[in-house]
Amino acid sequence: MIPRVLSGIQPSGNLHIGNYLGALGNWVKMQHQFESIFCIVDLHAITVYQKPEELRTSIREMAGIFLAAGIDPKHSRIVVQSTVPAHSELAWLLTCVTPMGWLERMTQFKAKAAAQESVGDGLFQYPVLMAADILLYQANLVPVGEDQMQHVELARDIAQRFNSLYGETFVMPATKIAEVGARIMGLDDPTSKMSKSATGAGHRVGLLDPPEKIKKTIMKATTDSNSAVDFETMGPGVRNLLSIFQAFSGWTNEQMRQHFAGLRYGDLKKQVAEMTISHLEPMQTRYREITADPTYLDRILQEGADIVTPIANSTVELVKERMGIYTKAR
Ligand code: AQP
Repeated sequence: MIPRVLSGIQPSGNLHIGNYLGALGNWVKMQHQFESIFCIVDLHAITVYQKPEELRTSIREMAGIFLAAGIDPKHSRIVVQSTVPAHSELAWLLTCVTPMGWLERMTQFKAKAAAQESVGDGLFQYPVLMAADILLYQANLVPVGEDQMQHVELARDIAQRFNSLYGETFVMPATKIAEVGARIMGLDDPTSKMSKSATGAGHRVGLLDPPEKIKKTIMKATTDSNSAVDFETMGPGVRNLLSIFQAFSGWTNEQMRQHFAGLRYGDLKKQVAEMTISHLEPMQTRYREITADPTYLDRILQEGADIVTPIANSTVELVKERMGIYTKAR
């Protein structure tokens, strides 16, 4: 059987190069070796308040970007999470086997909760919903950025606990992270992860940012008190710029050292900007073509939901049966 890959991105803002280098770009590269399902996880996005109009726009924008980046709809499924109700149903069933202590340990919850005035229960339950996304499709592999590894580990723990309580039910999912680009940092502050929801000016490069804006953001990136690249003493800002270049170019460590050692920061930034633009510009052109016909996106999303729903429903039926929840006599 062909192994199944499952991953997702929240439509919680504009996709940035961290999302691309840590997740989406790798999905594109690996999709044909697997049976792939890529989700736009709108139910995750609402764990922090989203303006309804912006969320609606973001979901469609994300579907367009998935396609423009190279997700092949003839082979891979693009699914909006909320269009398959089994995600929510399985999440509840799994909530009942997940100890609260496991959720209290999640670093993303702690960081996001600290930034909220009032913390919704959904934010606390977020990792259980993510476990449901993965286990619903009996996924073998989950390609994510570094920040999501703890959540995939938790999905494994939940699967293991369920299996030991109710008998072998779930496949154990493995994590896959990018060798380079698994954690792209903010350009304004290289000590914090690049994120869709950060508000700082010059924090991120959006996948749909015009070339001039990309150049401006990268040229303003925070570096350190040196003026040229020194691989032994460089700070996190320079390391981050080099990671962005390496992840886009696919260069080896040796090529990177030979090319960049001793290069002045101004020139480094110029080259990172050029490399980034050369990858994003063609994607942006494809995005404009794809979204010119809005009904095309709806067709792809409907097709995705139609194909994965029977897989999702059969997992929920199995789980309910195992747990002793009401199921019809056969
Ligand atoms: N900075 C990053 N570097 C590498 N990978 C990243 N990912 C996110 N940020 C980086 C990966 O992108 C995928 C989708 O992320 P997500 O939408 O599930 O949410 P997130 O991890 O919380 O990402 P953001 O951009 O920071 O969103 P907000 O601000 O809404 O929380 C995941 O595979 C993630 O690892």
